[in-house]
Amino acid sequence: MGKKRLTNRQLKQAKSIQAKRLARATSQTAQDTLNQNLGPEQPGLLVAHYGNTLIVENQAGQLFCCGLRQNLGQLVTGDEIIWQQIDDNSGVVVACIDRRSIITRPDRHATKAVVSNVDLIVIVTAWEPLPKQTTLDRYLILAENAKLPALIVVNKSDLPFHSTYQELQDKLTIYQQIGYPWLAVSSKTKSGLLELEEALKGKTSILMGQSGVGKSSLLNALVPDAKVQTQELSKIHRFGRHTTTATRLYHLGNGSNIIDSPGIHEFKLQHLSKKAIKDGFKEFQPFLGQCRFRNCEHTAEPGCALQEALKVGKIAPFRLQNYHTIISED
Ligand SMILES: Nc1nc2c(ncn2[C@@H]2O[C@H](COP(=O)(O)OP(=O)(O)OP(=O)(O)O)[C@@H](O)[C@H]2O)c(=O)[nH]1
Ligand SMILES: [Mg+2]
Ligand SMILES: [Zn+2]
Repeated sequence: MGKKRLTNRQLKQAKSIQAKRLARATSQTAQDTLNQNLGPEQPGLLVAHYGNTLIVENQAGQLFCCGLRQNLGQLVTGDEIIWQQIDDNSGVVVACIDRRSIITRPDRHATKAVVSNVDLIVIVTAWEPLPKQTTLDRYLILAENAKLPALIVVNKSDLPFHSTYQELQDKLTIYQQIGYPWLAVSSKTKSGLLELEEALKGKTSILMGQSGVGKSSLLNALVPDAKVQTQELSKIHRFGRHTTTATRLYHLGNGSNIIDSPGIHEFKLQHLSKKAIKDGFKEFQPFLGQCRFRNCEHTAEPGCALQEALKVGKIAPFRLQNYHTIISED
């Protein structure tokens, strides 16, 4: 009896099994090679990540493109990690050390971690583009919820004074009274940069703020080697063009780290509860729980402690108004 011939279907199946075996064997070899060639575990700092590639800095300041072991969750710029070297340029991250602090923001329906181990949030704003009505309060809410101090930096102080700046100027006086210091600087003329450097000394700080306020320009002025890309405002709308797309950490000479981040368009706080938003208004705190009605919305109810505080000048009208706007919009 002649040998039974395989049908086309059987042939196809056999080929597919062989291909799978080969793939398994190859990946096993790759894994074995990987394991054999991995250097010892060592500490490192995640200075940026671009998609799935993590940029890790070793203790000598060299950079490596790294992959990530499974089940490590989402890693972010600022993470202190343990990694193993593969070759001169690459490695693999195997563990993440507990974070001292974490800043999150909403990402569609989820909460996204932006950066970790930061000591100070530098809210960068400018005389152009001027911040929208609630922008500064939104960043301050993020800072309060991350339990981090905030410094407001107003860039482009070289621009000649224009009457439209007055409103921001008045608000800055109030922020200062509430306990948020502010500094006027110019990345162009370098005015105010020494004071800024002093405020950043020994800390890891993140520059946050609208697109086009000059975060990357400030970074370049502070860390000339960084050579971060910057871009002019749009000619027509005078808005920023969302030039920076990744959050990246740089070193300043004086033992400080500084992180540049992308300007966020339409910056919402829907990942935070109403209570968290309330907690984000520092000067409201002594009055919360003091209203006549437990479910007081702090609008026109009789006996509202916040409204009373507003009448005697302990709360600025624009802050209570912004609180209501943020609660209703986000
Ligand atoms: N007049 C003046 N212009 C400045 C100053 N700093 C930055 N600019 C200009 O502002 C524009 C935007 O600067 P960027 O540094 O790209 O702004 P950014 O905040 O990093 O923007 P994104 O990366 O899009 O979030 C550029 O045209 C800068 O030259 C300054 O101190 N004075
Ligand atoms: Mg930028
Ligand atoms: Zn009330």
